[in-house]
Amino acid sequence: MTTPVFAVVGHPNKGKSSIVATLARDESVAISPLPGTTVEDREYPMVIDGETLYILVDTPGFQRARAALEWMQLQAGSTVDRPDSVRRFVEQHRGDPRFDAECDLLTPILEGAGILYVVDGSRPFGQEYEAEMEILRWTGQPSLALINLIGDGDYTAEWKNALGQYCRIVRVFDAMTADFDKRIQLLLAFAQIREEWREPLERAVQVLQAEQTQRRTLTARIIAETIGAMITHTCQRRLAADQPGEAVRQQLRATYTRELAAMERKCRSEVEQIYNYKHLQRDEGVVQLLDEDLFASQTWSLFGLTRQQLVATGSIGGAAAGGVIDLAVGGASLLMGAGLGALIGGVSAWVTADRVAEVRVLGRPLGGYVLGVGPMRNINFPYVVLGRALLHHRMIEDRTHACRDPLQLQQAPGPLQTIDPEQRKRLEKVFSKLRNQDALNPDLLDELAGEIEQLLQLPAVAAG
Ligand SMILES: Nc1nc2c(ncn2[C@@H]2O[C@H](COP(=O)(O)OP(=O)(O)OP(=O)(O)O)[C@@H](O)[C@H]2O)c(=O)[nH]1
Ligand SMILES: [Mg+2]
Repeated sequence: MTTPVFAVVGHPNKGKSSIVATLARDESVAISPLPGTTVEDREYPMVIDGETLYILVDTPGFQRARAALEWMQLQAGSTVDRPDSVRRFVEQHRGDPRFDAECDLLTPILEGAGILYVVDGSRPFGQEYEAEMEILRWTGQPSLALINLIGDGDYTAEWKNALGQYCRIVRVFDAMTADFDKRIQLLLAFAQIREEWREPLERAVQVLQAEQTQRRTLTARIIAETIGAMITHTCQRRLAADQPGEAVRQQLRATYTRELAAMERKCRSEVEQIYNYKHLQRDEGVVQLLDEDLFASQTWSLFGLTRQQLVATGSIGGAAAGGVIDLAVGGASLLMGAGLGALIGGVSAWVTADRVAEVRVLGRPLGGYVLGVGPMRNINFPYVVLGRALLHHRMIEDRTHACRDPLQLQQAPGPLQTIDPEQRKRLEKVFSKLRNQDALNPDLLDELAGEIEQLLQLPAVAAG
């Protein structure tokens, strides 16, 4: 099977490299608001499991299309001579600094690459593009035009008219926000431009879809293991009998929350690596929801379950019967005849981040005592972690490698606040077992990973 090769060409600064980065899923592609960022050709193969599915060639933007076309027009005697006159142009101008860009961008096309012609549909069509499109037509290679919308304007209709005269297929494609399905649709459009590429591109689509399933399975497993480790995590310190405990209590509390936050961050970077993001920037200076303190009350109200949902899981009663409620609300009185109303009133401590890191005396070995915090008893905690992990995964899965901003998120209801009640009950069963398990049970983690995988499949389960 021949590997399809596409040269991404167009005017400077129209998003060519952004399209390459998105379709080759490569964060190393140079992208910037300055025209002339790409100064020479570079190939970006899309490789999965050692198989090259297709190759994108990033190229510099046209600089002197009109002058180049005039030269070619003088050379070409008839229509059949056109591809030859393009070839001669490149041969004769290689090394001529005036036509460096034209020679570079035409070379892969003359070697057989398909053409992806990129324009910015937020700016009006102009005559200066006609010479570019004419040269591309003269190469005789099949072409597809991509209307990328960089700014706020929308001149798509007039661009479609102009481009339709030169290119077989015209598509609108936003390099920055194209999600998985849009990228797949575009590859299927590429498959139409040359018959011999249909089979390899259909295969590429299959490989990408299988990989997406596998990535979600891996992600679900990582999130399940993280939640298991976070719920069961403990910090302990042994002290002498006469050693005052207050300062150590504070330290333990701080260490415990810091270690849980570190586990969550590790989970995120592992998920990012699954999706080929090795250098994803997080702007630590700006407060962003996902980077915000795991124990901030805003985080909990956004990502955890609501009071009603928690009551509906039935876990409150179970937790109370297990004596857990004492730790969560500090109220033995609740159990001693205060009734269900008071019990539900006491749920606030389960819903919010308060009192999640209660330091307790765990035992009194000879000559001292042990202070400890964890394992996590708050029943909303695993939902908060899960809600944040689902949202993070959604952002990573939908992100393109053209997007260079730190992860951003609009305020949105937590992904679990609309969860199917049946699934929520199944999750609660696993969480409550995990809470009562000293060692992590692999079967429980399998079960949890299975539930999480289902949640990862849901379209836009997270922020809209
Ligand atoms: N909002 C938005 N901005 C985009 C999009 N595509 C590209 N940009 C921005 O447009 C600018 C130019 O993008 P590049 O991909 O570097 O453009 P290029 O055509 O490769 O530019 P040269 O290499 O200089 O010819 C960058 O600031 C991109 O972030 C898009 O779809 N939406
Ligand atoms: Mg570029």
